[in-house]
Amino acid sequence: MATNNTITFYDLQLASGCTISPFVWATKYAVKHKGFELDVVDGGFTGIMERTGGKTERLPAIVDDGEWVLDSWGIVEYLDRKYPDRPLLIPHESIAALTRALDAWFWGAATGPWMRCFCADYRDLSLPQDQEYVTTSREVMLGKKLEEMQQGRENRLPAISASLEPLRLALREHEWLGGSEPNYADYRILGSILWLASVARTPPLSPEDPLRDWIERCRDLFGGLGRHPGLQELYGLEQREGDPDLFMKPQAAGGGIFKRNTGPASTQAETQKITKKA
Ligand SMILES: N[C@@H](CCC(=O)N[C@@H](CS)C(=O)NCC(=O)O)C(=O)O
Repeated sequence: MATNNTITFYDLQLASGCTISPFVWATKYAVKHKGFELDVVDGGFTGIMERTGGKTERLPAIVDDGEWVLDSWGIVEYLDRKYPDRPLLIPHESIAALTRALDAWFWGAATGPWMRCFCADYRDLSLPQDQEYVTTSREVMLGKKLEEMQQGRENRLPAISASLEPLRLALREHEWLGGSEPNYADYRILGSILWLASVARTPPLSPEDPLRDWIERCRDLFGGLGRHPGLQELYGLEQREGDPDLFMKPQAAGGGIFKRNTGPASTQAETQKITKKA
């Protein structure tokens, strides 16, 4: 049992002190969800091995009463296994399956493309001693100079915003991805959004984005865990001529599951249109 209800948490930080990793953000929320306090070990990219006594090159990592646990997903599995009587992060195996699918979609649609829009900011905001390592390692990862990769982002941000519609549609019907209460699905996606807020020097989302309500409620959780003063402004993206809609208007139905068949009155207009009787 965690001594004094506290878990040692190895953070990965920018010069501002705010967390710079989707995995680490999600894990901070996961530990708080289980009702533990965080004893944060500060630090950036360089020196992770020294800080953790050679235990890991990657973060997050936690130490619970002397037991090291690595990897964001591994930490969630450990916390639910070790503390089953506290609120579960993954209350059913189906949530693990769905969260994996959601995470993979979000990574491809948003986290990766946003990284390509903010990679030079990511480097510039990192700790001075990390900047050379961040530049060389991320240029290898991305296959380009960071400045070149980031260039033209104003032309790419609108489409990234538009691609988040599946998340908006789900959160139109449910208060949280976890339903009536947040669970790890919420924290996993929020992790990427708070990572974005830590590096995005130009706003990536519209002030009217329907996701704003959920994002801000998540940020308020656990005494305002997502309100570090070093975070950037998320909202301020504007639609320019030729840009796609940044989000679907709330009255737009969405297809499939979102277009409920309640009898002919609900489908008549569509039937008339597709049979050209309108
Ligand atoms: N599968 C790992 C991935 C962790 C990971 O890649 N963390 C990155 C930060 S986003 C890291 O520690 N990077 C250190 C480095 O680049 O040297 C997890 O889920 O915890």
